[in-house]
Amino acid sequence: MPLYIIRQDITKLECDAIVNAANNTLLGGGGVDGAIHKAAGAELLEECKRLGGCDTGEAKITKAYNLPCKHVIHTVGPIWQGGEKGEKALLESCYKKSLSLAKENGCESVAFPLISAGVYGYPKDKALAVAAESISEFLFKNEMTVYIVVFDKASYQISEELFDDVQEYIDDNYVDDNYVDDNYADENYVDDNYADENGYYLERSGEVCCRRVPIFKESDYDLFGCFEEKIEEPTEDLSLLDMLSKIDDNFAVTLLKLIDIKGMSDVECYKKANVSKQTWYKIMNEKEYKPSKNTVISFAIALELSLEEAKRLLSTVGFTLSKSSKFDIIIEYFLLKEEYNIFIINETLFKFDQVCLGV
Ligand code: AR6
Repeated sequence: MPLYIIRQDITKLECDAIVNAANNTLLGGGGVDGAIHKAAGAELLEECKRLGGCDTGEAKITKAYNLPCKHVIHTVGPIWQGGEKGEKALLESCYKKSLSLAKENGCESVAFPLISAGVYGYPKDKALAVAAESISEFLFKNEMTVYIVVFDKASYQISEELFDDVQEYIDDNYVDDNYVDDNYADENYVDDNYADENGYYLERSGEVCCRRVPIFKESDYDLFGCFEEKIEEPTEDLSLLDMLSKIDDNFAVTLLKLIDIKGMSDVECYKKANVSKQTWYKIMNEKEYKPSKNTVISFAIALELSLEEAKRLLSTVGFTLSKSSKFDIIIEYFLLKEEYNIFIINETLFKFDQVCLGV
């Protein structure tokens, strides 16, 4: 089952277990630890007193008392000391140990705060990457629903570089529905922007002709919306595209064919897509079931399809990628960049206030 990233107060979640970012004494503190103890009541502290503390990177479980969840798993993250003191391994261990404790205790759903990313100073983008990697590794082998709970948006940071890249791509590609022309309808649009005898035209920015680009074709632009020489498609891509354009099968059959071509197993594919087992069964067993666009994109990412291939897959269910949807543009950005890590994509979608993929 999948990994969700949600913005919430963890003490309000009704899942089987929530994880506490505790300290070695397990006797409470500030941050999420303070919030959990406050919401659970004094009995939690009494039980914690009997646990004899906890080493960094380890985890211990208690009841949840007044909290809406069933258990609290207390783990102690590393204090950030610059990254050279084994912090990453210790933080990974927090996630691994907490998840195995959850499994041993029959938990089907677990929520984590960003361990160490508050008082303990672990850089938030790095802490998030460790969380997503450790949890997804566990989810490849185990069935569980896991939430990464992000308290406030400010604490949720994809790397600045990625954010800027995506923002720039959106700015360059986003087309307001009110625009008449898909690409060039603004007040600077003038007729002499049309093609010259070589099929090139001058694109204007304000009153200055700034660059010479060939006639617009979406596929001619690179990640940043700049013109890129068209390169011959590799043969295997062509055959996959060919296959996708010829097939008349429903989505389930197409999907199974693609999974075979990519040499994946079904489980590997739906897990990589962050799609739940239930959704997978519906796709495979309910003839009339039409997957959502979000689900189709998730599979396109899991199958590591190119932009063109992803568009073809979407079209088998009647969907397309639109220039007037930020969500679609972000997806297009990642497909072009061939970045298929669904958790990085989801972190980015989340940062841009868009729904996440999968689930
Ligand atoms: N729900 C979800 N996330 C929260 C909540 C909440 N209610 N409150 C805070 N966070 P921190 P650490 C986020 O400092 O860095 C304590 O004193 C917060 O924004 O709670 O592991 C312990 O006793 C941040 O992203 O934990 C230890 O001494 C994340 O939870 C020490 O702090 C973790 O921040 C542990 O420090």
